[in-house]
Amino acid sequence: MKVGWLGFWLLGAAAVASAAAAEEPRLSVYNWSDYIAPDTIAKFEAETGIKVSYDVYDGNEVLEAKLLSGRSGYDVVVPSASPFMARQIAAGVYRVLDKSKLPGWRNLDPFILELVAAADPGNEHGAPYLWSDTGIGYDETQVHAALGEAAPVDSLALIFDPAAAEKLAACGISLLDTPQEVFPAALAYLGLDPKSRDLGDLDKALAALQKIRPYIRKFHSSQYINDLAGGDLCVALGYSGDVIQARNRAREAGNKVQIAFRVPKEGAMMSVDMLGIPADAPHPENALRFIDHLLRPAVIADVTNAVWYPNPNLPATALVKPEIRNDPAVYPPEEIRRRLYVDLPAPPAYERARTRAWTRLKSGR
Ligand code: N2P
Repeated sequence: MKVGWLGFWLLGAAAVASAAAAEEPRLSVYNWSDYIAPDTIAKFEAETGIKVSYDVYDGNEVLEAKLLSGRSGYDVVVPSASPFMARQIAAGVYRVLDKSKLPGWRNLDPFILELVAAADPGNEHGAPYLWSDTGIGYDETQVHAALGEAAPVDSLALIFDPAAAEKLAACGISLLDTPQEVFPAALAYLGLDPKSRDLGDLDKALAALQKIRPYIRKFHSSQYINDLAGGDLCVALGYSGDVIQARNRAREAGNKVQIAFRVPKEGAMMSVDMLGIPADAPHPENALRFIDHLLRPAVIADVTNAVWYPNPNLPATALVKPEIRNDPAVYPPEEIRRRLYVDLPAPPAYERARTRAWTRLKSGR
């Protein structure tokens, strides 16, 4: 076959275009700990031939520090929509998602998409992955032994009432290691707006936290799973699915520890965690393939079945095990959902004041 100069030019241009599209078969994922099924990555690798390196974190602040310093090297990350992804989008951290490469997008619950559009206008940068609420995990036997049958297990008083906290100190209380969760919970306990940006309210929340500070054994955002399951803590302010994983681990271990999760009557923070692609991701095409893989009902149902966090994928619900789908601690019923609130970005001056208050609290000054 004779190929003229135009033919050579076309062949050359096509070769350049396909080289750009065909990335090296690698992908770097940075996700929350205990937030994926044990075989999700292996199945994606087997199906696509893409080799995945997979790292974990247990707090939005850790992820944010890496993203804002640039060149994290990650292709897919999982920030909470609000306030974290919202302000990261404003800082130019993410690529716009090419929805033509995400046929599974149609499976997403329009209600959740609308909710996260407050953080990501037009749903341009993030695909909702799983969601959580923040509540109280507790060891039923130890809590009732310390406080009697009237223990306020459905209330933030279990943690924030100094008299209760003092009695629970010996069996161990832990709080999440983030001001973004702990201050709103303290505000809610005091009957104030958990989303208050008033510096006077912040002072009151700090004072309430300082009263219980001597009784807090740990500030940690993932260790409480094993600690609760092993009987080494009796109360934790923690994420819903993590506490339920603790409950399940204790049951599997057969160690008689009985863990329960409650959404406190004063309200609880709800977070939707988002799949996003950093602007400088080395493998953005592979990232889209991975995100679309997670948008498949069978794949995300397996994730929920493993980690007990609800997903926003409507056709996946039928594939979630009935004992999970019908567990009110995982998929809260309407009367509990009404108690959930979503955090919003705060003015920088408030963030700075809260960070200072947090440092004072933790250092015990
Ligand atoms: C996973 C915690 C994820 C919930 N360990 C945070 N929204």
